[in-house]
Amino acid sequence: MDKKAIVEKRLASLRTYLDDNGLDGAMLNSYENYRYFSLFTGSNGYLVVTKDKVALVTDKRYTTQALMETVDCEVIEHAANRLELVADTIKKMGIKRIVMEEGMAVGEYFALKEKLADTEVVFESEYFLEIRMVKDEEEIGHIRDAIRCAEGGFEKLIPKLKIGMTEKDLADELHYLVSKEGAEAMSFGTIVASGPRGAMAHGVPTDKVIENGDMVVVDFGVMKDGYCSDMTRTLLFGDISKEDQYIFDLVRESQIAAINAIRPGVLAREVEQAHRDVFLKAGLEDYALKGLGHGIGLEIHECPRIVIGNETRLVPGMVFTVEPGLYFPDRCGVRTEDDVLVTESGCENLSHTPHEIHIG
Ligand SMILES: [Mn+2]
Repeated sequence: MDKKAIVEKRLASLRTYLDDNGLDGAMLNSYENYRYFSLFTGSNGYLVVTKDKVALVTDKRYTTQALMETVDCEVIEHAANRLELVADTIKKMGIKRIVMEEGMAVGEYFALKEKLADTEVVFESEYFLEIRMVKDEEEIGHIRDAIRCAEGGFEKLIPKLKIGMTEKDLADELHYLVSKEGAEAMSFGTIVASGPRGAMAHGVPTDKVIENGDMVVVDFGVMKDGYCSDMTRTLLFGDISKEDQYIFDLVRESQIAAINAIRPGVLAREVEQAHRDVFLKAGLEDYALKGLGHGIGLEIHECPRIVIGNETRLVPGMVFTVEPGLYFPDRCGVRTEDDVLVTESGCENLSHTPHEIHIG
């Protein structure tokens, strides 16, 4: 798809939303949302959309870039008082009833409101989450690329690992290798948690030395073309005890059960339940978290959330993580995580790294 077709399709959805809600304009100022609707990748932007026009207010650092990246969009450069220019733009475009993002800064809202006395402002969050929840081909391509960078770097990391290195050594090496594979940035702070530290589901890498017998949770993601990947492998260093291997195998069994449950029409909570049933049967459910996964896209955590009670029905084009784990305080933790795409007939596991990897 070319840029114009991508943007037109997304804007058509937004304009339908405006019509359905009696609105004649939208102002988007979160990075993910203005990027989604305009393809502009700069860090400062206010995108104003009406039924037949699009304008982007940004600063001089980004004018050239904005003109290159956007399609059929007026680029307006602001100087000192950006909010005044945003308000003027909204007024000039004749907007009487506008939707803004619920998450916008309170200070910005009050400054704008003061200048927009005759404009009614309503707030929205759900719609923006929902439209980005189902990915188009373009987005799925970017996510595949992000996963490729992450897995390429991870594969090269494995031969470099040894007992005696620190968690931080491992993380540093991983960051270098994924960057060499083409990653733009990490999509969140990498987690490396070895041995007993693995019980902390989100342990940051420390100077702790990885010892013989440690299970090491490595959870990381990269960004490519603005899109995030997310993966976890629990690496098995040296001689793993029978008990630890049992836990490791059970987590993987839970992941397989969940992935087998993924297809259009199934509820998010049913996928979560499929993973939980494996832990319930083993009597270890208390050691699991209350969720299984989350959507990925421009943000590392998006909808759908694969959690208890979520009635969202799966449809083709959703991409989310499947990351079961068991966490035993002061003893160990295991998590494994793949990124899965819902397809017409079921699902495609976008992750290809083997799950069981022994080091040393
Ligand atoms: Mn994740």
